[in-house]
Amino acid sequence: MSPKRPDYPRDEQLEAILAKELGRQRDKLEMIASENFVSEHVLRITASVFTNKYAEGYPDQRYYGGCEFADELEILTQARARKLFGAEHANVQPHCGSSANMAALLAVMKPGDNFLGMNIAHGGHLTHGAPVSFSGRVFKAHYYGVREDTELIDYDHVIRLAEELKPKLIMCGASSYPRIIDFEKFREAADRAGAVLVTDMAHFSGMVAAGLYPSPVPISEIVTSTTHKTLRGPRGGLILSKRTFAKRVDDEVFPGIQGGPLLHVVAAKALALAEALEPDFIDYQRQLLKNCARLAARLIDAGFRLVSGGTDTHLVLIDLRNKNLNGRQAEEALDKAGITANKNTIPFDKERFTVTSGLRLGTAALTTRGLVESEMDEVADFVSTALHNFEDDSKLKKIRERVASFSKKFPLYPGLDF
Ligand code: DSN
Repeated sequence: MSPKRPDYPRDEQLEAILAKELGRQRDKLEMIASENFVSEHVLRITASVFTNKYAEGYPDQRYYGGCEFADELEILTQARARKLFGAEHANVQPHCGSSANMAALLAVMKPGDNFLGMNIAHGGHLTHGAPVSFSGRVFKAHYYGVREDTELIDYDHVIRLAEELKPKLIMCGASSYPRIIDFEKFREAADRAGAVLVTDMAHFSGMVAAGLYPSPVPISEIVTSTTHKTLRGPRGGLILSKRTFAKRVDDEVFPGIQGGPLLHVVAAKALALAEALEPDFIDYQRQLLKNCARLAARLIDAGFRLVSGGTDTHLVLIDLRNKNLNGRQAEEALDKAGITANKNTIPFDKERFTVTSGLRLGTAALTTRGLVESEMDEVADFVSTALHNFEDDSKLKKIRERVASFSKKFPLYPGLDF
């Protein structure tokens, strides 16, 4: 991105905040499993003039004039999404994963209808039926989870619940499940209940695009995703569906839930999807998986227990109980050491959501910065040393200094001021 910016009245207060955030992203190690860094090109496109345009509706059916280029943009973005994932239909307007899921649920159910979603305490998402979310308040949610012995999804229980409850919809996908989900089992459960299968692939859509994670697209009626996690696009959502669900999904996104699409973000999605269609995106996803496997191995060497014993994906979930600290303490210690991550419940956690016994770490963002396996050894060492010394501020400060000089080897947006 060109560092040159147009002249405009300076807002020093705002610029200082933006510069601090850029500095934070540059100097710290980003290990939140649901975050990533967009390319400089995607970053620039996110700030395009399409931010000025209202385009309620869909191509050729808008409620505003002047939408000829908006139509061109949206048709292009839809085509790229369909091509990347082999989907029959794509809606690229959802502002985020939550609105994508809301549209998917409303496209299939009426308020009060039954559905099955993964228990958030076992690694599901808020919008898969959590009682505090619209999904658990508008609809009658029932939950499946993981088995206590294996910490893997209890597919027999999913099928049993499907047969007993005959839900209208079954939702699969997770936010802190480190293993590959068996979509065929969910298809079987949905078929036994006569339910619609909705897969939320937000966390693993990048790996699906690269062919490194089984695709839920052929066997789900509807698939939702965010665009900003492993897919490495701008913050936003999308919905793929079978042709038979296209109109219902589109009607729920607009006018059901949203007003005008954020066309500047749609433009950035178009570019991110094009990037994901390039062969080097597959190399990136391969590296991200290798980095995560290496991180897992080093953490196990350092005596950490990983939920399910390891990972097949871009994330690990650490059970901190044998180290005598909780998720909140771990998150705070890592932050002091210059590593950004999030506390996370582990299955059958006895701690509150605001405390938790777990820590989730992901490798998508670090891989974008250029780290490979040997460097993951250093990252694992930073993490392990920080967690083993979580109450020692001077040790955490020393790690923070090492992290800052380590981060400089992987420049982020060189030339950008804020
Ligand atoms: N909030 C996102 C995450 O961090 O995984 C999706 O639930």
